[in-house]
Amino acid sequence: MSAVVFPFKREDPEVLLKNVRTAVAHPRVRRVVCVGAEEDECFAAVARAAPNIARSSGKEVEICVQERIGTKRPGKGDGMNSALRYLVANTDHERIHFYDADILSFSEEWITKAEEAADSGYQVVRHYFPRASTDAMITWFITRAGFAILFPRSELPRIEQPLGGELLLTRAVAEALLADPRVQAQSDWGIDTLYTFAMVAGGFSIYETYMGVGKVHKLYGSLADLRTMLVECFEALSALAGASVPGTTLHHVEYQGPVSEAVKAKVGYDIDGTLALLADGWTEREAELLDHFPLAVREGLNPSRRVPRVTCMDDDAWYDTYHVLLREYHSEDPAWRDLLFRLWAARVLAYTFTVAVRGYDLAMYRLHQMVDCYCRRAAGRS
Ligand code: GDX
Ligand code: MG
Repeated sequence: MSAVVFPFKREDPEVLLKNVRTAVAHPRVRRVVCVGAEEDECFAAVARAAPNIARSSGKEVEICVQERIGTKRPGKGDGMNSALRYLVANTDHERIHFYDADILSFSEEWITKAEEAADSGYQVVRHYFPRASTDAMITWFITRAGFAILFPRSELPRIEQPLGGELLLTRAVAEALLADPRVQAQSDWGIDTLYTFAMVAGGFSIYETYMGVGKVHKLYGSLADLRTMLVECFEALSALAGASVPGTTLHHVEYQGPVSEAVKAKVGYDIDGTLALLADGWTEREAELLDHFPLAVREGLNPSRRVPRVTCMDDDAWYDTYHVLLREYHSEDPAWRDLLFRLWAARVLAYTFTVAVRGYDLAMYRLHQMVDCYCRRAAGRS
């Protein structure tokens, strides 16, 4: 029997409670654990409702505040690691599922599909789903690109949604994550990167299930809303440089189904709001740091330009830019964080204007080609 965990922070309690009820109703689930960032209003509402849900279902429904475990900003990482610690130390569940608390399209199918893949022997099951071609911009340009550059011969760049919060892990995987100090330190948004890394580095078998229904959840506005996540995901990834990863991983990806017109037509972020961010508020220090980067990037983004040029940030320029970031970036220097954000925003805009405009199917093909090309180039260097 399995446990289901929902990490949450300031969510709509109605959405979370509906997801809790869906999880407890599943025949494979014996326990649901909601791990809150703090005792917010959502926490109070779920704490009030939990005893009734437990009584009527005959299952365990628990709610707790996350422990302070890691060394980074206290965030989702502490939430996920707190749940693992608790479940491994106090229960005998062989399988642990994680789902984001804000999923509106959550159903018993998510649990069933993960259980079926685990029944066939896989140690990790990760859900992936269709996303707009301009969504997942951290995943594509930071995480998959970074995994390709740092670990080109491993399966890491080939994990469809390496930042996805919807996954199942078996007890052996949970124990390995708890025993890895790098994973335990990662209390912030970098946790998804670290879990994915540790699963591949630990040699666990991975199955990716395709959820055609998609993940309908809270949406973002301009890319600025993603700034903290971007910085934390990049820093988590760059800290892994030089780590060793085995070349062979049993990894199966379910073939994806037809993608709905709604997903194909969606624009993933506010383009105007993001464009404005490129020109605003350069500091002298940030302008100085720009000197590290390739000429076309320097000239395009030069702070004296009233209208920045972004199309210079093509696949090749981003590859070179990423190498400079891996080499020079200092996490303690706020100017580096600002510049990282600006460079990434330029990359996302360049891709939007030169690739995504040409249609969903071509855009997705080009993103996959970019990752393959980075793997080939990086493998050629090592
Ligand atoms: N316990 C706890 N503590 N939960 C948190 C915290 C925290 O500090 N911060 C966020 N959460 C919960 C949140 O309530 C939700 O259930 C989940 O974590 C994800 O947060 P959300 O704000 O919905 O993030 P978003 O953008 O949907 O990101 C998710 O998908 C990204 C991706 O797939 O690209 C999330 O799983 C990310 O980690 C992932 O990078
Ligand atoms: Mg969300």
